[in-house]
Amino acid sequence: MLETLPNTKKSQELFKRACELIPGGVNSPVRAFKSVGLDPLFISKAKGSYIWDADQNKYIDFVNSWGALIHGHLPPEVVDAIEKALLKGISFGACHENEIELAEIVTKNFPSIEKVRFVNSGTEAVMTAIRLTRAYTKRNKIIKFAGCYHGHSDSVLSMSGSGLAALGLSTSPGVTKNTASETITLPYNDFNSLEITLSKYPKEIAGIIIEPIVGNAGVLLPKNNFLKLVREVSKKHKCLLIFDEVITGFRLSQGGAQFLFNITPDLTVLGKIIGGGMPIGAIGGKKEIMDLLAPIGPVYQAGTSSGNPISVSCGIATLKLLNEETYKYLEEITSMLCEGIKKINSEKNIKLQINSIGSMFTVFFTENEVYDYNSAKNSNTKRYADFFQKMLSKGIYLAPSQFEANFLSTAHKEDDIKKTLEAYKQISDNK
Ligand code: KE4
Repeated sequence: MLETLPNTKKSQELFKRACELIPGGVNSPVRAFKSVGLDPLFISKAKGSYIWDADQNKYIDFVNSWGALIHGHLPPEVVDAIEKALLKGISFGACHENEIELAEIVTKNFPSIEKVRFVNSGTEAVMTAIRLTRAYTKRNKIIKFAGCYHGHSDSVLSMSGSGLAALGLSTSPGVTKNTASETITLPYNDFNSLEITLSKYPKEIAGIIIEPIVGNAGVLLPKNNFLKLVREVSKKHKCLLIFDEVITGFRLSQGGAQFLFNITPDLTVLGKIIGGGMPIGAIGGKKEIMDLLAPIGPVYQAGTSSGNPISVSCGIATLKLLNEETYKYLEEITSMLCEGIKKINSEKNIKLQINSIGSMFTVFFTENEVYDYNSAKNSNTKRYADFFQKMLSKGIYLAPSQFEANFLSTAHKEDDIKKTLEAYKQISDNK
C-alpha cells in the first residue's frame, strides 16, 4: 500500500498564518522541515511517547523536543512539580532555594563541575563558556569541529551542524570576519589536524570546544581514543577543554559523556534534560575558572530568567527520576529498535548506517562508515527525506533532518518499538 502523507490541512493553514508574522513561519529553522521537503507540522498536544498535530494525527515521537524530554511528554511527577512551583510564582528575578538544589544535583553527578551558573539556553551557556575561556587563558582563538553545533552565538557559527547543515549553510552572514578569524574549525575524529593546528598557533588557542558525542551532524562517535587525545593535547598546550554536553548531559548517563569516557573537561555546558523541556542552560567547571564570573569576578554574564523557578523545578523533578535502571531500559529499547532496523535491512539488502549510543541514534543513507561531518554529508539526504515522509505517513515522527539525532525516552514502550519496526518493514517493502 502506497503511503499517503497524513491530512495536515490545519497545520498548513497555521503555517500560512505563521509565515506572515514569523520569519520562515518558525521560531527555529530546523523545525521548518525544509530538508525533508514538507511544510512543518503544528503540534497541538503531547503525552508520554506520543504527539498529536493540529489535525489530530497521532505520532510516536522520537524527537522529544530535541532530546530534552528523557521521560517523554508530561511525566506525572514533573507535572506535579511544575504545578507546585507555579503556585509559588512564575519568576522572581531574585535568588530562590531550588536553584541551589539543582546545582547540588548537577555538581554531584558531574565531579568536574565544582561550580555552576544557570542560564536560559545552551547557546547562552556556550557563549559564557567561551568568554570565560578567553578571560582565563588571556588568549583569543577557539577550536571547534565541523558538524558540531554549539548554539548560534557568533564564535561557534562556522561549519556547524544541526539547522545550518540542514540548510547547507557553512557559516552565517552577520558574523564579522574578525570574529570568524578567531574560530578554527577542524575535522572531528582527526587528531592529527588538531595537533598541527595547536603547534601552528602556540599560546594563541584559548580553548577547544567539542560535542563529545556529536548529535548535530547526526550521531557521530569518537574513534581511536579521540577524546582522550584531545584532553591530553589541550593540557599540553595549556588551553581549556570545553565539553558541550547540552545533548549528552544526563542523556548517556547521569554523568554524561565525560563519565562514560572517563574524561575530565575544564568546563562543561549543559541544557535540555536539566530543564526537563523548560528553557535552561548551564555552564560549570573548576572553581578557579567559574569564580571569574561576575559578581565575584570581572567576566560579565547575566539574565532576567536565569535560574527561572519553573524551569528549575521541572529540571529537578526530571533528574530525580533518573537512575541506573533508567539508562538500562533506555539502552534496551534503543538497541531493540536499531538492531531491528538492521535486521530488516539485511533481509532486504538495504544499505544504510545506523550510528547509536545510549538512547540516541541516526540513520544515514550511505554504505560507508559515518565518522565525521564529511562522511555524514555523503549520506543521501533525498533518501532520508523519503524515509522521513514515509515513516511520518505511518505515524512515526523522526528528526526532520539527516543532521540530527533521534531520542528515545522512558515513555517509549516495547509496543512503540514494534510499531516503529513494522512501519519501517512496510515502507521498505514498498521501496
Ligand atoms: P539551545 O540554544 O538551542 O538551547 O542549545 C544550543 C545547543 C548547544 N549545544 C548542542 C550540542 C546542541 O545540540 C544545541 C541545540 N540543539 C538543537 C538541535 N540539534 C536545538 C534545536 C533547534 O535548534 O531548534
